[in-house]
Amino acid sequence: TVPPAITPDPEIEANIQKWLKQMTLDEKVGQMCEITIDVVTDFEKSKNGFALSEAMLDTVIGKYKVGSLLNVPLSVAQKKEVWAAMIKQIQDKSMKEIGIPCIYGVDQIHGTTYTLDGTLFPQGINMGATFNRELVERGAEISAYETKAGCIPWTYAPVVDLGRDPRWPRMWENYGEDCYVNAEMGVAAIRGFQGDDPNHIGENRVAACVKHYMGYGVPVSGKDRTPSAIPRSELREKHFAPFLSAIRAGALSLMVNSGVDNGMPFHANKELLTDWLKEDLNWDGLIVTDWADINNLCTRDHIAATKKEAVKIAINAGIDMSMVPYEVSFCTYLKELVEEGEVPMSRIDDAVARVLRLKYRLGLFEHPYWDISKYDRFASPEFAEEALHAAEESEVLLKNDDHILPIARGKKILLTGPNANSMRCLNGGWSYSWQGHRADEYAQNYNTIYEALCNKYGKEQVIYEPGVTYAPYKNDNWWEENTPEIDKAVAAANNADVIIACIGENSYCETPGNLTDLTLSANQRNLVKALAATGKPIVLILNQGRPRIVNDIVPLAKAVVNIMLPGNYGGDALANLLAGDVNFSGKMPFTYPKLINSLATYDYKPCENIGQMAGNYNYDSVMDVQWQFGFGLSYSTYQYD
Ligand code: 3DO
Repeated sequence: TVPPAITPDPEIEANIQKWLKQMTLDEKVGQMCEITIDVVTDFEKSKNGFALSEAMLDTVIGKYKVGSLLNVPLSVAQKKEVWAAMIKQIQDKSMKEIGIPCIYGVDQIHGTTYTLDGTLFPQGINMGATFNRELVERGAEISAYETKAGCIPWTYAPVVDLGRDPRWPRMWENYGEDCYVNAEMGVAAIRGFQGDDPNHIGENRVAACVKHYMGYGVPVSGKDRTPSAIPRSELREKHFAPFLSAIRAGALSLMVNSGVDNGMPFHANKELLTDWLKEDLNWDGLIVTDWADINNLCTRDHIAATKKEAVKIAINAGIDMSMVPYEVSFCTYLKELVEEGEVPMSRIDDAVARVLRLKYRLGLFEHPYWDISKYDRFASPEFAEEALHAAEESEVLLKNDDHILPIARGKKILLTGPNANSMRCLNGGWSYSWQGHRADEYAQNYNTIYEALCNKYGKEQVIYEPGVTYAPYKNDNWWEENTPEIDKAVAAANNADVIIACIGENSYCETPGNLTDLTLSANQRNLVKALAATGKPIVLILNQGRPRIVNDIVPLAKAVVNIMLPGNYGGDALANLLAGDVNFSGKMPFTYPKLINSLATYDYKPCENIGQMAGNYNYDSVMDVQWQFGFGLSYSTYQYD
């Protein structure tokens, strides 16, 4: 056996053994169950501020002894005081009914997604573009502190899936296409979230949950949560690498990929869950499912005839906690399976030990909740400064013909494009909500690109005429645009020295972000073409979660900056960079395709057919790309590779 990935603490282990001896089977299966906060929310009372239902807490915690809760993707960010009050209520109930604290998990993805007024950093893809481990560590440390300021101990981050299919709607959540970059950044994030001692997570740190194990970023169809066909050598060599590093760095928990690879759902794969993680690495951390993924083994993947059989398959494969998240029937099925001899008691004890170990390591037994008034650095100017700096290092200069950039003060600027005046576009998904659609309401204290340029150059120097705008949010219509007003932008161009066109995507996340065509919208490309006809120099700003095809408009622009999703300070960062007050240093964390049939990663040949990408492998690095992995210019005469 290899030495343990985390050296166990003897006192914690002794406590776990005591619990295992005294707990009933009901209590044990309850610890393995995670329910969404929706189930225990009193929606009537919540109209006047967030409120939990005592009756549902009685059922979920009192009767079923559920050991974990999580927020629901459809909820919105809450003030830290609201979080703290809610968690106190849950913990009081849990300590009274079970004597074991509940563990609450939240997707704090690029900073405090779900805690209002906290610091939002650039998304993962931007942090990858910095190639700067210290920045990633510091960002995670700040996110941990601000998460703890709401009494929340567990975050579902970092995301170290390899973003290797540009069509995939979660390209922007991880650190790019490369396994080494994801491994290094993942380790830095774990250090930032957890601190130095995984057995004793201090009061300013949280438990990390590295996700999604693994190969999530190469669906054959390019769509979210659809099957992949990854060769085994590729899975082990590339997709496993960041998880291996994360576990060696002391990651306390891991979330499993929802997908099916070569016909086998990850949630049912004993070899990958138990052998590779727990046995080979001697890792004593917790494996949690993704949303409803045990049920999916039956209802979506059809490898189980019933939901009960799905529970048997997943728990025997090595799952320790099920993100159920709505049906407590998981507890009933699991109890029956143990009584019927279908799931061994040793498996239950192993899983429960891992849940309890995480709770001990977090200190939740001594402090199920805490006084949040001591978190006085929450949303401090010091944290804002770090987020601004990260945004500056993450925006990538891809073209700068005739040194059109930097733009001198005194120049008249036409600012155009649907992304020019939107906090929603700067942040992307997982920003105040799952789809990020309310950022313009919640992030009013931060600057859009328009506001930042006005601050930098003077309001009178910036003419704002969007030309194209996104339709207001309703369900999954993130891509819809209003009737374009390109003529207005063209007319305004005549009064400008330079045109800055902010184009790209509106916010989205997961399945609603699926695409049928990676090409940038015709409206936006037409806007750029019409503006080019004025003869005024164009600076293209690409503000998007994945590389939309722009090959027909790149030649029309003098300069191109790929800002991706730089967060709440991304507009200020861009203004600093465009003005030359700060130098560019970001580099491409993924390969930017030129044509639909050139989709490829840096170590793959382009494929002929968009649908064949995941299966088309070899190691020639010849391809027809718009911008290569690692590419990025600066204002310096000497360019570093
Ligand atoms: C995401 C990950 C996330 C989970 C809980 O849909 O909100 O939901 O951590 O893939 C899933």
